[in-house]
Amino acid sequence: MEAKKAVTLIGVPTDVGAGRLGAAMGPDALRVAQLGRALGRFGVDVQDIGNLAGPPNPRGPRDAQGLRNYAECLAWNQAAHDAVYAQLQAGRMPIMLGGDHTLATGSISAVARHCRATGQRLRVLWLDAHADCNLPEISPTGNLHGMPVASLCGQGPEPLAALSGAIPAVQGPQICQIGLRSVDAVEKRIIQRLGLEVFDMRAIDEQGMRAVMQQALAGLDGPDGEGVHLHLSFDVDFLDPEIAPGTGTTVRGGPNYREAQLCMEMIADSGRLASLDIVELNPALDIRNQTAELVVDLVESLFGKSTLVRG
Ligand code: 5AB
Ligand code: MN
Ligand code: MN
Ligand code: MN
Repeated sequence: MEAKKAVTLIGVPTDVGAGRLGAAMGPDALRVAQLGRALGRFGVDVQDIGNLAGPPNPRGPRDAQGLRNYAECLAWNQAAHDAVYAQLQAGRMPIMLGGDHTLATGSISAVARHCRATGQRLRVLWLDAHADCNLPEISPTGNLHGMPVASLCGQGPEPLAALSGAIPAVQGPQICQIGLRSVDAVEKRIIQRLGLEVFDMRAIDEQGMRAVMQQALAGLDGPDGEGVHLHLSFDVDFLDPEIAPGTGTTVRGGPNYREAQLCMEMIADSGRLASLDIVELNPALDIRNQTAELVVDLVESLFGKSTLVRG
């Protein structure tokens, strides 16, 4: 019999990297929507270790480097890194419940550290309306949730870029971004410079979600995919705001319910998912927790809810 999949929910209740308050309530909204119980129904051993602690949100102005709440962001990322790494070392799959997307620097740095130690190859899928590869000097807002991809690729403030113990934590081509539709002008050049693989909404419109996901997951399900650690960083604003209003930086024209389901189902079918971030859920902007419930529904698909038994 296949060993029971063991997952650990790690709440990281902060919004220090975002422009609006409220993402700090994300972990509890996911608990209210019964994320843990939903996973338990798929034969997963679920442990919820509660919320990590960290500094409050000072709502500071941009500092001399051009960043808001930098020290607090660093502290939360270090905490996220340490908690995610401990779960990976214990052989459990970490699910980080954000919190704003800054935290992906911490979680993915831990995953990169783990892959270096175990000789696995890391592939990152980044579902988002935004590219998140801003730099302090060119960011229009100074909000660090717009910069984690840059940090992971070795750009921006060094203490964040160095969290995995090596700079860069990840090479640009290891990251595949899906669903982009709001990219700042300078970010477009950074995407090219870093060599990120990008399927924007136009690619989804033109080719369809199926063809996009086939390319994003190419080679993962066969023997070539052995030894690949697949990390999913799921920014809730990836989804169309009509179905997911509970997030701080909505952009219209995102994937609809069925496209999002298909995306998750195909990731499930790859069989390689080994760690997950759920970020940018903002219950203060949600309607009766519907966005949290939708996220739980999609995470069920990630764990194989909709996959028929074949053969
Ligand atoms: B999110 C913007 N590009 O840098 C910036 O939600 C938005 O984690 C960033 O994707 C959105 O502030 C960050 C204008
Ligand atoms: Mn994001
Ligand atoms: Mn986003
Ligand atoms: Mn956002």
